[in-house]
Amino acid sequence: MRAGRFITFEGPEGGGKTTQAKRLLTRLRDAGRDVLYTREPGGTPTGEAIREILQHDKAGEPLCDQTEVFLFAASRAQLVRRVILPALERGTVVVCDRFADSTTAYQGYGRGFSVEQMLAINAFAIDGAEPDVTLLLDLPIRMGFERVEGRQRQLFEDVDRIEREAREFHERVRNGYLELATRWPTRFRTIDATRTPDEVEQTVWEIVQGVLA
Ligand code: T5A
Repeated sequence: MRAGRFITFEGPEGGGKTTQAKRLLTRLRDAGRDVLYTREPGGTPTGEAIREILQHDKAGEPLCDQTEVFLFAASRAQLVRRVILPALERGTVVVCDRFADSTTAYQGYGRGFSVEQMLAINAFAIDGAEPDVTLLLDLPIRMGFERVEGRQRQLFEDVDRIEREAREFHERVRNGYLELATRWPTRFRTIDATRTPDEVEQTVWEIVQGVLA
């Protein structure tokens, strides 16, 4: 029985997913909601270990593209069963920073694997844990990377493996997301992420209030 609500943030690099997820959490807490923030890849000890392999080549060898698909799916399968479904059953509002649509967008549209195959792998990993709403923070690739580079300079972060992919890869990812939003127009809400953080936050909050009502 699913008493809570499941909200996911998606989009190309630098759209402000983490910024907006954290702001939404504050708004939900202030409104008296029981909330949980989690992220992909990661969110469980197993998932965080997988994240290290995926983002920073921690296994010490180049990852095959097929392996990458299954590592994202493995992290997700663990997160769904250990964290997301139990929280939803308790009536918690779960806010997840990326979820299954990332695999369809990045590995399907970006890498060029069959989109239908990615959807089938996602379905196996999530076992019916579909988001109630997916907030797609859309912006031009160049603008997203400028933001990410600004954050990396500020926080002394390294560029990760997928961020190093060519501009064309990230353009395919962005267009893939827009196609997914057309395919599932009820679940997806596309948000113009080129605006200020406050403006985006307001739009996110209006959508989420509608979902929770
Ligand atoms: N991936 C993931 C796959 O390939 N397949 C999968 O199945 C999954 C789950 C994850 C990587 O893995 C890939 C996708 C990714 O490449 P990650 O480290 O978790 O990587 O990072 P991302 O999710 O990609 O997050 P980003 O680095 O793209 O950033 P966000 O979260 O979109 O943006 P955020 O909030 O960190 O903001 C970036 C900077 O911009 C500023 C912020 O202050 C920050 O400095 N900012 C704004 N500036 C101006 N205007 C605004 N509106 C702003 N909003 C934020």
